[in-house]
Amino acid sequence: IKTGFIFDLDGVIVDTAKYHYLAWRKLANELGFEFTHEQNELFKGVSRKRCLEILLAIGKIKATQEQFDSWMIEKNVDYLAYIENMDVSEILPDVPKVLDYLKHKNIPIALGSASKNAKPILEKVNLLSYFDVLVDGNNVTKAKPDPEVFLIAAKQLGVKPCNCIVFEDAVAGIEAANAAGMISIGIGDAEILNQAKYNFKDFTEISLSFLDTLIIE
Ligand code: B16
Ligand code: MG
Repeated sequence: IKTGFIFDLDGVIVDTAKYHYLAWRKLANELGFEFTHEQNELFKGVSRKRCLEILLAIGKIKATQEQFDSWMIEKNVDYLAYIENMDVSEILPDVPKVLDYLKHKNIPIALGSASKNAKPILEKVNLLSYFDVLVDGNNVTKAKPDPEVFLIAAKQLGVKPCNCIVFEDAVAGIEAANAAGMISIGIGDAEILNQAKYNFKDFTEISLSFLDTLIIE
């Protein structure tokens, strides 16, 4: 088999965006300003450091390096408390259907996420064993839309980038997949993810016969 599949985490496998939102909102409120759901959209697929930079710009707050570092830690401690109780019920619809099908066909599977918390989350929702390769925020130097995360994943899978299929919910992630020369599949709003090669609202819309069309044996 020459094909590899790469999954983003937040927004594709689980909806951790809601927990990121709660943790960022708590910090914003402590610093004296509001942080809305709409503003949280800007944070999807974006690294933790970049998220804090955007948050401080929204609140018009200038931080010392020391404050910046301590707020990064504070947000993550709060986020970890939210994800502590995650379980299999938080897996997004029909994700196991797709993972099972690929596993059963012996197709290599990678995670390509910006999160530094990816592994504990996959453990909590009991999906870690599906993944042959994990590339996350701990392994990259350049954040999406840079293709680095997906190129490392392809290399570790032993699959050519042009034979990799990427599932992504964020604009920056679709851009990263396209820049890597991979086949991008947008999960979510097709208007927002209009640079994707294919678009689906979620995995319930993805048929096994569609997956077959992507697989080169
Ligand atoms: P952490 P993904 C991304 O995950 C999230 O979409 C983004 O909102 C978050 O800031 C980023 O991970 C970093 O997460 O703080 O856990 O390292 O969509 O790339 O799986
Ligand atoms: Mg995502």
